Amino acid sequence: MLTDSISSFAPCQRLVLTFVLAMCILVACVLSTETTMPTQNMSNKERAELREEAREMFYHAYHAYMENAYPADELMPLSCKGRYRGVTPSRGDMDDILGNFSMTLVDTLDTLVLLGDFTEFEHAVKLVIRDVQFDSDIIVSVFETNIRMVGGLLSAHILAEYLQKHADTMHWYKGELLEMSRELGYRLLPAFNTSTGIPHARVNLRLGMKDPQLKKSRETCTACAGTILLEFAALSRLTGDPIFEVRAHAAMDALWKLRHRGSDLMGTVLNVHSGDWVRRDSGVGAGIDSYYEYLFKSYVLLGDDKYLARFNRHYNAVMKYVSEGPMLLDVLMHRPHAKSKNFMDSLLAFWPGLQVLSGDLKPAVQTHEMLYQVMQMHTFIPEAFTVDFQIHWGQHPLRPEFIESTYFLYRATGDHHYLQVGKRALKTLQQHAKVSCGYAAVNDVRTGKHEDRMDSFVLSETIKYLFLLFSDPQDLIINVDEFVFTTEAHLLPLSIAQLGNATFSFRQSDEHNVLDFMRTCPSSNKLFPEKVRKPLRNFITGSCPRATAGKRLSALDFQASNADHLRAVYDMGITMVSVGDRSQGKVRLFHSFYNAKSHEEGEMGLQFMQEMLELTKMQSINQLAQLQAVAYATDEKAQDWIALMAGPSHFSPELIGDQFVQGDVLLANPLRACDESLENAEEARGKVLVAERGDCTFVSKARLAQKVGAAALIVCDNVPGSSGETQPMFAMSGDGKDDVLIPVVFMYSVEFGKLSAVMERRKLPLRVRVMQMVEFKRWQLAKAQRQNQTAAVTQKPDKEL
Ligand code: DMJ
Repeated sequence: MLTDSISSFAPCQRLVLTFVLAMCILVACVLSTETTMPTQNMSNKERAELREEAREMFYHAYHAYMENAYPADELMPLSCKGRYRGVTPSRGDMDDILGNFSMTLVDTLDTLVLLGDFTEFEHAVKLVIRDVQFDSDIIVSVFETNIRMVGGLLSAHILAEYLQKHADTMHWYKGELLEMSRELGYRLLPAFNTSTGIPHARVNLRLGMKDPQLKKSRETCTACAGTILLEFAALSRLTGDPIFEVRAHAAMDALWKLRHRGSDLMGTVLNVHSGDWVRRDSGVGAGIDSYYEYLFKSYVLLGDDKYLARFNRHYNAVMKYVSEGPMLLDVLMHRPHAKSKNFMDSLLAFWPGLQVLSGDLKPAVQTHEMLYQVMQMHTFIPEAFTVDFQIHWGQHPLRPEFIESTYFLYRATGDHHYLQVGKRALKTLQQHAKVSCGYAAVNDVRTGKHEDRMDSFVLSETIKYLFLLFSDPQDLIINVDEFVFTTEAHLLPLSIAQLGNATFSFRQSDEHNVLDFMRTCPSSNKLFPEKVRKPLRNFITGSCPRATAGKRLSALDFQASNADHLRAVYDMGITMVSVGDRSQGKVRLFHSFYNAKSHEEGEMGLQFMQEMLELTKMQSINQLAQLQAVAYATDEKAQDWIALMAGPSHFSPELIGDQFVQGDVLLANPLRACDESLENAEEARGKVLVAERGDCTFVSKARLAQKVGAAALIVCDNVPGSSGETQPMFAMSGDGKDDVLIPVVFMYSVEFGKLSAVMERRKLPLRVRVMQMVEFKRWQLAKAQRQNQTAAVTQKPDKEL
């Protein structure tokens, strides 16, 4: 029977399938033998000794790096010196990880806190503040810089503030690391200026995408583009600067659209401009791994159900097509029944850990066990191994994934088997990777030959997870269950979900929030982070009374002019209060459980409020991303600039990235610019023309400005006192044609009033730049940074260091 069903496959598929089936049986046997053998319990004493051994391993590697390599990005453990980009002989693309920004130290900061070494943490933070800078003409990987550097800085910032509060130390710290991560974030942003919103794989730290070497940049991997959101959301919420989160959500949305609609699978490499897949292999390892991880963890950290829904769709597809017993074998996203590889890579060893978090324990146990077999066969898990566990690629750079999964499995099951597995992994590192100057990667697990390489993740992840595995959670300085571990094992607190943006005015009174949240079911106290978010949705679903069958009014459908809607909202316990000027139509909503007609409607009201909050946030965020700037220099040497906010138009070309248009400002004559031509048409050539709103459409003013050769057009409002500070910015609509080729922006009266006041004060014409507001900010930040550095050179080094 088996042979019959196999015969319908092509010969090579058949071979692989036979192999897979055979191996499933083999592995199943191995597993059952393993599980029937009683696991030897580990005594507390031995566990504590292993924890101390992990600590010693950390210091052995850390001191080797600090004493022989710092401020280099990495330690070269065989030559016992630092690896510098552009100085140490290049290893090709691999070196895109390095930005000459002391990566190993930044990546390691939060491990110092977990070890309880506050003195060294404080010292290291001071070093980073003093020495690390980002203004280098170096092309770096956006993904690696984000997970190692942005994540490392953010986590260290969070822990520094935590220590200030709870350990009465580091009182000098004033958020410098957060500012550094914001600056680095801005340097990564140009990579996101693509037509899809999916970021380029690499960016020049100083020149953005203007580096000629990046001209042909097209391809990126799914994991590279989809492993940004945790860090960028934390960055936005901690700095109050929404652009990072906006860009990361947009990248995730764009990726989601690229899934195969039949299989729900993703490929591994894609074109950032066209969104076409370049490699359609679909698995859970190299090229895609942390995309899945970030979908799930974005739900955990941010509480956005959308990400859980997406994760679940992909997860089901992976379990249906990629998973073969304990193995995970790539298939083609568009032909998911066809295996595309007969080997697995070591990066997929993170998958059981993710399965544990998402609540699917059984397959996690099986895959972990399979990986343990591979490890026992070859000492270390090789970079790639075949379905019969033979070596496909023998390298082993001391990766953390298997230990990470071991840690999560131990936390979930309490089974001492995982302590024994961890012990074996630790002892193997000690025996086969430890050298006098740190820990060296293994070039080939068959020969055990070393490589002159110690990646920063050895300290930030591999040893961190070992230390955590052998530590009792209550002995740790922080409650790790209140944090999400990023893909680089940096700690982001679950409380980040509750950090709103101060600019969002839509808020319930805190008193109502607390009461309502306690009374709802599912309780938002459980559903959203404060303590630990329960990863299993069903756990919550099953424990609550059923919701009414009647259709609930959603915030998206709500119309304030519809009487039925108003009544429904009222019944849900929501009151509307007009705020500010009635003509602006601003209302504030209050929800009280006690005002609701019934308990169920009270619950629906709470959901309505949450949806409304999301909608309001999204609107503000999108508006912010589109905001334009009209900037002018405040001094003759054009050192200092001020930007006035302006709105975009739907019909003119978008100024992307650091593009801008510059010219002297000229008022159109007549000012409304609705005639056939202008009286000052000659003078308008090359200028930034201003026309007042009214009498004719925005787009006809734009066409006239273009006809007379203006470089750009500013349309100023005709309503006295209007301002972007008090009313939402909008985008001017066109008429469907796309014949306007000059930038056109809109300014409210107050902002334009400021511009014309400067024009009047100046004797010479006022020169302005029209650009994206976010780019203006980035430009200013980079300038401030350069000035600080120049100032720092003349200062003495910090004596305390
Ligand atoms: C780390 O930088 C991260 O864990 C990443 O997600 C994958 N690669 C390395 C570790 O192997």
